[in-house]
Formats: sequence, structure tokens, C-alpha cells
Amino acid sequence: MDLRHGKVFPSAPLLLKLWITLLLNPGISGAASVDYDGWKVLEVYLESVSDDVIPPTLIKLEDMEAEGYLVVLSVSKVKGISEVTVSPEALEDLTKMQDDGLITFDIISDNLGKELDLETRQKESNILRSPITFDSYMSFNDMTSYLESLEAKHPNRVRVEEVGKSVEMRPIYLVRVTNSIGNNTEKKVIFLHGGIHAREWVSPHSALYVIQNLLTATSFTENIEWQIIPMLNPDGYVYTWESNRLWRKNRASHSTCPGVDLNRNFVYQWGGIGTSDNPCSDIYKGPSAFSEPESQALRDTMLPLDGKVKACITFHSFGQYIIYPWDYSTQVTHPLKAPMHQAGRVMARNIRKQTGAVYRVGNAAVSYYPAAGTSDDWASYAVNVPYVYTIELRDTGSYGFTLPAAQLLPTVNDAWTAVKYMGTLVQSKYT
Ligand code: 0X9
Ligand code: ZN
Repeated sequence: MDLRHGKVFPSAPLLLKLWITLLLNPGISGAASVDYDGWKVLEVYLESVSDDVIPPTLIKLEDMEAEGYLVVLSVSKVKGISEVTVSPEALEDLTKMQDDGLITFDIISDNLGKELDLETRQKESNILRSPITFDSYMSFNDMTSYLESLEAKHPNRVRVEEVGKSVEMRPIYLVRVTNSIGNNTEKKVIFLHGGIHAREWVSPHSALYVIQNLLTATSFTENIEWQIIPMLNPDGYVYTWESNRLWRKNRASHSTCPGVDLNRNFVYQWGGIGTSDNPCSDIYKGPSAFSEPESQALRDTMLPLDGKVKACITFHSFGQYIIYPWDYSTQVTHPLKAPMHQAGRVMARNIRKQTGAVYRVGNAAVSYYPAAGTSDDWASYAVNVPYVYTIELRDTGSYGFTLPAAQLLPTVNDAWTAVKYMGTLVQSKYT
């Protein structure tokens, strides 16, 4: 039982049920496949508390998640709810808890499995189209083939380098795009990374869409070198295709519960608020800062660029937020809050004009929730990047992580619209 918040939860009979749930669904934390047929999606109401306090119900939900009891899909401070998905067996217990006044929830989707079946049918066929079209989700192998084809097609503008290998030895690629490769010593860098969280499929797709768009014109690559790691967590991504669609972490095996949340594994403020030392938790920080080869790959690529990187954007989903550091505390204001907020608002305005989607802008800890050891706080602190953002892409919760493929193109367009503004801002301010 996780006692890190000084609470013992759930109660003994629930624990018994929990182990039955775990036996029935070993893939939640282990290696077998998870079938979400019959799983419901709930909106659980969170207490309204002050900024730097985690609502007690959210602590309960995170503890239950670490026990394999449910999966937390999202937390919205603004709406005061957390979306979770539960097996039919676990729902019985949650209903009992609701009856006992311990929790309040509404059921918002009756069968997550049905939505996932639809998604499976929408996955791309094995034929790789070039240019890639974003009308369906790409497998890791298709993404890799696409990236490996780029240098031959654009020899003067692209370099694709392996900057590390994942726990399961898959390549982590860095794509560098500029106007003339080789002539780049003085160029400012815009750094993008995607795919930290395995189940957030729109994230690596956004990075690929940006690469494709940068290559169709030369204006955004004038005087700038773009450095992009589209897929930082390839093992997790493959796992979401093959075994558990809602997997978030990498696939490290530090204990019987696999995986480290890579977005809690960076050294700056490592282990602070919004992290867990329980390996079974979805927000497990890892045994030490930078314990994971995937976070090391980002560190080793970005650190030598200290002072050169003028903007860094990391793509996540979902919720439609453009948020900036600090992530780790609601109490500490970033010295560059004003320019980051202002540019964030322009990105949101441009997205609204371009695609109609509404993105909220604000400080990550205050307008979203505090989380320590994240890649964006680290980029801001350790690489001195003046404009740092996490963009939580579509949607606002109707489908969440399992966004239908029909919404992929509009979503990656949101990302591209935001990124384009960063390109023009960096060009006008720093080159
Ligand atoms: O929790 C995270 O790592 C990110 N959200 S997600 O739902 N995609 O997992 C947010 C990280 C940004 N920082 C803060 N929320 N403080
Ligand atoms: Zn994420």
C-alpha cells in the first residue's frame, strides 16, 4: 500500500477486489495485453483546494492507479474533475464508494473498448505514403521508415541522427532541418520533442507534421536550425500499439512494475510535487534523475546547445493548453513569465483563427497542475531557453488519448500553427 500521503486506501475488502482486478487485467502493470472492452470512463469530482494542495480525491485516485485499480486519463483543475477509466469489476467498488459518500462521479463513456476497436480499424495500412498524409495513425516502424527516407530526399536540408537508444534498444532519432546543412555554426536553434508519453499519439505525429511542413518551404528555416526528436519513448509507443493502449511511461524494469514517467525523470527539482516514488505509479520519477536512456538522450542532445536554443516546445495531449514553466511550483514565478505568456497568447490566437480550436494559456503549475522533474522545466533551467512550452493538444476530453484519426490532421495543424509563430518570433528577435 502506498503510504506516501499518509493515507491507507482503499479499505481491506476493496484490496481483495483489487487483486482480483489485477489478476483479470495483468497487463495494467505487466506484459500481457489489456482488453478495455466494457471499461467505462468516469468523471470524478475533485475538491476545490488552494493552488499548492493536491485534492485528496486525486491522491486517492493516484494511489488506486498505482495499485492497478484504474487508469487516470486526465486531471482538470479548471473543471475540477479527473477522468478515469475502470474495469466493470472496479466500477462496482467505486459505485459502493459513491454510495458511502467517499467519492462523486458521472459515467461519461460506456465502453472504452468500442472506441479502441474503431481506432484499430483506423490504423494505417502498411503501405508508407510519401508525403505522409495524417489521415490515420502511423506505427513506429512507419515513422522510422519516413525519418530514414528524409536525408536522401533533402540532402542539403536534413540530417537524421541517432542520439540514443531506448531501454529495448530502439533508435531515438534527432532530425535537424535548416536551409543549408553544414553552414550552421551561428544559427539559433528551435528544439521540439514529442512522444515522451506513449499513449499521446498526436504528439509524435505533430513533430512529423512540423518536419514535413518545414521541408515544403524555406522561409521558416532561414537563419534557424530546427532540431526535432519526434519520438522520445519508442518502447512505450510500440507497447500502446501491441499491448496496452493507455500505457504512459517507458518500459524500464526497475521493479516488478515496469516503466518510469520520463516527464518526471529530469534532474531539475527531481522528486518534488506531482511525482511518485512508487514504481507502479504512472508518475513514477525513476530510481534517480536521468536514470533512463530516453531522458539521457534529450539531455545529451540539448546540453551542448546551451545558449543557442531560443525556443523549446514539447508536445503532449490532451486538454488544449499552452503552458510554460515553472511546472514544479505554484509559488515561484518564472523571470520570463511575461514574454512567454504573451507569445503563448499569440500562438493560441493564431490556432483559433486557423483551425477554430480554443487553447488556454498559462503557467503550468497554476493553470494545469504542479509536476516536478519535467523536460520543459529542465530545458528552461539547464539549457537557458527563453521560450519554453508544453502544448497539450486536442481534445478537451471527449475522446482524450484515443482521439479518432479524423481529428489527427486538425490537431497536428494546431501544433504547426503554434510552431510557425515561434519560428517567426525567433527569426525577428534573435537572428
Ligand atoms: O503531467 C505531465 O507530464 C504533462 N501532462 S500529461 O497529461 N500530458 O501527462 C504536463 C507537464 C507540464 N507541466 C505541468 N503540468 N506542471
Ligand atoms: Zn503527456
